[in-house]
Order: sequence, then structure tokens, then C-alpha cells
Amino acid sequence: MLVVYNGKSVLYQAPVMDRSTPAFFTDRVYGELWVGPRPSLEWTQALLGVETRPLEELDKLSGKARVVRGHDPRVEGLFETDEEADAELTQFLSELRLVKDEHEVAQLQDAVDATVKGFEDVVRQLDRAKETSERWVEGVFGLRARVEGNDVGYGSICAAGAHACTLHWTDNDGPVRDGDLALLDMGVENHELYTADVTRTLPISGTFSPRQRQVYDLVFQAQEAGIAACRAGADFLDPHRAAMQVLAHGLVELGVLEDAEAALAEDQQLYRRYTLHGVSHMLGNDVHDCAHARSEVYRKGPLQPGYVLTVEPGLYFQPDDLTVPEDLRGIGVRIEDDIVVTDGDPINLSAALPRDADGVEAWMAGLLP
Ligand SMILES: [Mn+2]
Repeated sequence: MLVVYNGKSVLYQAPVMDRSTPAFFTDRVYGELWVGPRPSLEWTQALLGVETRPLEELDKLSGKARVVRGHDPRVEGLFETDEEADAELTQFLSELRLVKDEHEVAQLQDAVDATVKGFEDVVRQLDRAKETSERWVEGVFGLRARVEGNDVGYGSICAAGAHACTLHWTDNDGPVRDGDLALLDMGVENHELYTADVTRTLPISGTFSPRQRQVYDLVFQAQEAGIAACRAGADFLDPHRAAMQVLAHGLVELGVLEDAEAALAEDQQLYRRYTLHGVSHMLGNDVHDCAHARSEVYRKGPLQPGYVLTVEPGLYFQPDDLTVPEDLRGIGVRIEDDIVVTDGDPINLSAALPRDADGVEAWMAGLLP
């Protein structure tokens, strides 16, 4: 636990419980017999450059403090706290993380690079997934995540066929069939715990059908518009607005909506039946980073250089939705990339994974068994 007092930081850490102490045998949380060797206080202090003291000294602290709640009830009980002041601290910490420095962007790139390898692994093993289920995809990606990084950053969504229309499909127990699409939303969390968040929607056979390609191209165009809108000074919501304009007009061409402008009207928003979610969230140590930042500095604020956010438009035609042409039902497409806002053009950290339909097919052709 980190305590900040008058600008000075002290880290409280459980001491080493080696053979010199009975806790070696008895402490299931820190005892080395149970969990293996752990860093000493001196080691942590040298690594982080922060004064480090034994955890039990925490009990000597008391008085008024602000506490990040929800982690350790014992710590919450040590101090006189105020709910509003605590919430303010959590919010402050979230807002400190909005702008990423060079090191953090490099960490996110590292997480994305491992994620790209994971997607390649999955395509190489699509034949095994066809013999088994979506779980093969989840497992293959999870292997890469554990070997290259710390873990997956969030439960992988491996959604073949109509499962793509379930936004958080994580059961991943369905069949993987030629002719269907597979919507794969997966990200590696690297060793410094920064996570990627990438989605590709792949034709399982390696080739889009004409109708699938129509939907895919539309989502791609929407994403292009969204990424182009990721400019410093623009509203955080501008990428969303740009993508929704494209999707609403495209839905008319697909025969789903009759009038794009009417559908986009503030009191109508009919397109949302098929777009379902916002296009962007911040990315960092958490997949939905900075979640406690005030709305006026995050969702309703401007984009700033150093922001890293996702751009992830999608279209989802539920298999039982009678408002869409029959041949679209059960198709779900999302394309998601991780974008850095700069003083100039946005940088796509996940550009190594092709996004356009031709690029995806060519990339798959080079990997499929
Ligand atoms: Mn996302």
C-alpha cells in the first residue's frame, strides 16, 4: 500500500517470509513455501525509488486520510475517511492517467505487438477451431498472452456466426464454420500490465461472401472516419459522431433504414438498434482506463496529445430481427484499433493487423494452414 503524506510517498509491503520465520510454513498468502520467493523491502525500494516499510507498520497510522476504496477493508478501517473525499481521490488518480507519456505508449505498443502475434496464431490454427469450437481460438490466444505478456487484458470474445451479435460473448463454446464470420475481440496485457484491445472480424473460410463484405466495408469506412477524427482539440465524442454518420447512411444502402438523416435525428436515433455501443474508450493499465475521470474532462472533454483510445464501430444484425433483410440476420461486424492522439496525425498502434477486407483476406491467405 502506498501512503502519500505531505508530498512524501512510503510503500508498505509484506516482508519476506523465508525459512527464518514460521510464516514460511503457515502464511498461505505470503509464505514462501506457498507462493515462492517474493521481493524484499530493499529490492522494491531500489526498483521503485520509493521508501519501503514492513506492512505491519501500517497499523501505526491513523487520523484523517483519503483512501482508494474497494481494495482492502482493513485499510479503510484504519483511517477516518469521508466517502466524498475518497471518491475525489479515485477520480483524481483516473484523470492523472488520461495523458500517456512516451514510456506508457511504448508499453501499449508492446501489448499490441503481442496481440498481433496472437491473432496470427489463431488464423494459423483455424482448422483446429473448426474441429472443436470457439474455445480453441480463446485457448490459442491465451497461450500467446501468457507467454508474451502477463495474461489477457480481459476475457477474450471469440464469437463465430451469430454469436458476434452478443456484445460480450465470452462463453466461446460455439462451432466455428466455413461461411460464417468470426468476431474476435482480444488483447494481451503485457508485463507492466498495459493492455491492448483489438477486434478483427474474419471470414472463417478466408473469403468474405458478397453480403458479408458489404457490411464489413461499411464498418471499415465508419472506422476510417472515426480514426481520422482522433485529433487533438476535437471532442472526445467526435470519432463516435463521425462513425455514426457513415453507418447511418450505409444502413440505407444496405436496405435497413429508409432515411439516414431522419434516423440520425436527436429524437430518433434509429440507427442505434444496429450500432449498439459507443465507438471509443480510453486504454491503458485498464482496458477501460480512466473510468472514474469526470465526464467533463473525459467523455465530454477534448482529445489531447497523449490520449490512447480505441476506435471500434460495429454493426450487429440480430438473428431474429425482422426489421433487417433476411440475408443480413446473424451478421455481426466490429473493427477495433488502438489509436494515439498526437499534435498531428493519429497513430494506429495496431496497424500491423490489416483492417480492410482485401487486406484481411490476403493476410489470412498467408497464414491459413
Ligand atoms: Mn474496446
